[in-house]
Amino acid sequence: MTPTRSDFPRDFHFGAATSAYQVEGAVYEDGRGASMWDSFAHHSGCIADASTGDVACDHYHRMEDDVALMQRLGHTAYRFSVAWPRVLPQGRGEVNPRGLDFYDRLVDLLLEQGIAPYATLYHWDLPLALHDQGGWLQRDTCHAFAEFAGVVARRLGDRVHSYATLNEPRCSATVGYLEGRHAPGLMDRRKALLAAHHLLLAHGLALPVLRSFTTTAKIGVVLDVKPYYPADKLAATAQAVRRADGVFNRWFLDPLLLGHYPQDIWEAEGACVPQLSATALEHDLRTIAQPIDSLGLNYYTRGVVVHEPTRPFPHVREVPVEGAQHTTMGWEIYPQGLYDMLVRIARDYPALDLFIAENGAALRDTVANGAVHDPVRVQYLQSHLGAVARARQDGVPLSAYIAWSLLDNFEWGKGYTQRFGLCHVDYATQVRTPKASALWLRDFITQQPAAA
Ligand code: IFM
Repeated sequence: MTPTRSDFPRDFHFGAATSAYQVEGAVYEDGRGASMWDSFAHHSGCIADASTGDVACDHYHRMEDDVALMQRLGHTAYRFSVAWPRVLPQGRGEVNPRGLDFYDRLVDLLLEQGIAPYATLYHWDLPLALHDQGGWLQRDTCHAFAEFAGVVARRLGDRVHSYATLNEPRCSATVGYLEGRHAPGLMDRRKALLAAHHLLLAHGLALPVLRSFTTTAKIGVVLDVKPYYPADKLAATAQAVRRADGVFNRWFLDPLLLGHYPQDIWEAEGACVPQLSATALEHDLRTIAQPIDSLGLNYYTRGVVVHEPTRPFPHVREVPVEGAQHTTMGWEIYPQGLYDMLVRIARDYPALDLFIAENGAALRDTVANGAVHDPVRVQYLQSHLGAVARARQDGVPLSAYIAWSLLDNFEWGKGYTQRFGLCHVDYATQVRTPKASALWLRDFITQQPAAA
């Protein structure tokens, strides 16, 4: 379906997202403490182009201009993250007022421009001081996170449209503690599942704290979701699909929204699951599953899989899809997967407001004559907005579409080699050039009538 603005209600938000470490830079300024990503980028040797987030998009110094850019692009929402070590340099205890001032100013500027602030509290930049005490393997980090959430919400309060506790706890736990490609660079299944549990618990502990400082903001969490499909008709493949979905999606959706871990995966993980007494687990799950107002979903691609017994649990292998189009991340472009995922989540976890918190494509973008021609991204945005419009028509409650990303930025282990931005960033000069896709999205948002 080719979407039009009139497929979306007037109050539907359109915008773009970033995260603190990926765009802010200014890592040594105004009292910011170090995060585990500062240390990982500088010392692990795991960043593709040996870069760091030290300067990134220099957004910390260019925030006013970047907000003006969003306004020119017609955005009505901006999703950003608050750098925990900028606000609490040691992770807990003494607050750094200059750090908090930055987000305070950002929120005011957004509101002046009619842009709804969507704040994420944890987008992977754990304060190094807490990492040194065990990070997400330590239960106490969950309490430190709840304190941090309180410090931020006390200051930003009702001015924020929506608070997300965490961005992609799956990615934090799996890529950071099992695959070792992200900070803190560990490769241990037990630790990954423990980190995942603590991240979820941190979310749960933060919820009442956030609620105590706002009556109007929507409070929730952002998950990365990926639908899996069978590569063939074998029964073993169908089971592999179920396991892949269990590990990637249900392991996070079920505890947050149903109050239990998926039984099939819990049993299959055996001794790797968090070692808690039944009473302690039940208590944690009650904390984790407190009601939320909205769930943000990050969607990029799908997985087509077969059963692969030689691989560690979940014993699956993704197979390439012939003829498919891919981004420079190697991710297949598959908008139908977004529709399928939305319909499935609305069916399995009903009565929950959903929004797209990230969706985008990394491509080989270059500036020529002051412009960036990126027809593949235009097509990507159009087809994924079409999937969102179709899901809405079919009854899925969706309130925003937020693209990843406003700017090209530091793509974690891939450094600056991947360009996801609606706006191209020349890292030598920090010049931002809206790509053709940004202008297409601007026209989509502003030049067509909205539904009533
Ligand atoms: O850049 C990341 C972002 O930080 C989290 N979601 C996926 C994006 C693209 O990999």
